[in-house]
Parts: sequence; structure tokens; C-alpha cells
Amino acid sequence: QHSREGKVGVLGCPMYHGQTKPGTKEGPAALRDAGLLEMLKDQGLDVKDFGDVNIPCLEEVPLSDLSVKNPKNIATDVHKVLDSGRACLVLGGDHSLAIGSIYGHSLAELDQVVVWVDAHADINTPLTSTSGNIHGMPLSFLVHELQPYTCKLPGFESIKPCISAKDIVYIGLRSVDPGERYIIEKFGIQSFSISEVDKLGIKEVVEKAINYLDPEGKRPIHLSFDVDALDPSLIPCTGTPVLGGLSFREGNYICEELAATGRLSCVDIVEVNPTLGNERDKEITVNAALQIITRCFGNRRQGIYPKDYIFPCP
Ligand code: Z70
Ligand code: MN
Ligand code: MN
Ligand code: MN
Repeated sequence: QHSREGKVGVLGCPMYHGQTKPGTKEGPAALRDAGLLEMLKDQGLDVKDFGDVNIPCLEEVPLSDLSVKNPKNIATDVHKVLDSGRACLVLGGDHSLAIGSIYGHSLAELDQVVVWVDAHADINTPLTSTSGNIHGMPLSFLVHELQPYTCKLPGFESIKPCISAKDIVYIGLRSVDPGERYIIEKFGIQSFSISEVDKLGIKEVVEKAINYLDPEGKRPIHLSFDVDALDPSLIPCTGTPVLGGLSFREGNYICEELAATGRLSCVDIVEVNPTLGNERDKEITVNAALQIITRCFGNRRQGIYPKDYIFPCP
């Protein structure tokens, strides 16, 4: 059914209106400049760069229109990449882009499940949010069950709720607002906060997450990976670092295991902000993000060789 394995479409999404630090728009360029496409090709993948989503900026359209155009443009482009038969890698950009990427995924595939790796739950409604930042709200626009409890933002008409509370798993949470915790409990969203990672270990967390979402192993997976899920020592260049995050090995393990399902059809890598910190911080952040990305597409730490590998003999 899904023959996306080995084929990746890269989509830059320089989204920054979801929070207050404009540097997230430099995320896609920082990852590409550090050699992302070459790294993916070197691991034997068929890689196509679809360029960047058109993200209109404040100078071009009024604020009220941004919420309209951005998620719609992102959804359209993600749908296009997926319809070309490739897995879609979305380079952020702030996490509000997931409104568009998950909705776009739903246009291409029925029945997606969502693995949300993040320090934050990003499920505030515009009513529970105290910051007003959209990157803290993306899931609230997408989850069916939440619609009676939220308000439509002007222009979000093009985005339809497309996932159920039972089709989401969180991994790595450690900064959850009261309204978000209430939502998680009220709607029974499966959450492996960093405490569960401590308690169970990453192996059991990932195993439980995959079995919970899709015991039959049939459904396409959307991984929305906020780099702030990782410990801030690994990701100094992100807008809202939270102490005590996932280790680099835990992050790698999550992605290796999801890739091994063969059903990872869309991956968001978000909240890289290369304008924060110094050059060394930027290098640390980008290298960590790049390695995480390669794991999502089959590069295993045990080592790999391409399908057409020729074993030399004398
Ligand atoms: C807070 C809010 C958030 C990322 C911060 C924080 C949300 N819950 N998400 N950084 N990536 O503003 O709603
Ligand atoms: Mn996030
Ligand atoms: Mn289609
Ligand atoms: Mn976050």
C-alpha cells in the first residue's frame, strides 16, 4: 500500500508567526546549508527537494490573513509531496506549521496517527492559552473532540479537524500548562512525559506508543519532532529550552524505531532557531537535528548498506 520507503521529499517551511522569535524562519536554510540533502542521499535514499512553502510575511498581508494563508499553503504542499509517492520531511519553522502538515497529511492519507515528541504539549486552545502564541496550540485545531471547546480563528476555515484524541501519543513532555493537562486527562490522550521515560525506559515507551496507536501495524505515521524535546545541552538554539530533556540516544532511538515500522510518511522537524546563541551553539544544534533526521529515514546506528551494495571480492 505505502511504497514511500527509500523516497523522501524535502519541504522547507520557514514559519515564524507562531511565536515571537523570527529566527525560526532561518531553520530550513541552516539545515540545508549544513548538507542535509547530501546526507540523505549518502544513505541511499532517493531525495527530492521541493523547495520552501510560500509563507507570506507581515509586510505583505494583514495579520488576520496570515493564519489563513500559512496553514493552507503548507497543507497543499505536504499533500503534493505525499501524492508524489514520497515520504515528506518538513523543515521548520515553528511548531504552528504542524497545523498545515498534519492537515495536509490527512488529505493524502486516511487514518494517520501522530507521534508528538516535544517538551510542550502544544494543545492549548485560543481560550486556554496564556501566551497567545499559535505554536502552543496546533493540536487544538486538529483534534475532533476539542472543537466544541475552542473558537474558530478567522481564516482557519480551510483547516478541518482530522485526528482523534486516541490517535496521538506524546513523548518527552515536561512543560505542560494547566489547561493542556486538563485536556490530556479529559480526552484520554496517551502521554509518555519525561517522567514515564525515566520510569519505563525509552524502549518500553516507544514499544507501548506504537502498539497503542496501531496494534495491527497498518496506519501511516506522522512524527512531529520539536527539537526542544531533546535536552537543551544538545539543542541550544531553540526558542523555549526546558531543562532535563531526552538524551541524544533516546531521541535517536525513537526515530530509529519509528523508521523501522516502514510507515513513517511525514516528519516535521521544528523549532530550530539558528539566530539564537553563538556559532558553536548553532553547529551543535544543527548537527543534532541532522542526525535525528537521518534516523527517521532508516539510517541506523548499527550501520547500514544500500540495497545495491556490491560486496567486493578479489
Ligand atoms: C506554552 C504556550 C511552546 C514550544 C513553547 C509553550 C508552548 N505552552 N511550544 N515552545 N515549542 O505558549 O502555549
Ligand atoms: Mn512544539
Ligand atoms: Mn491526493
Ligand atoms: Mn516545544
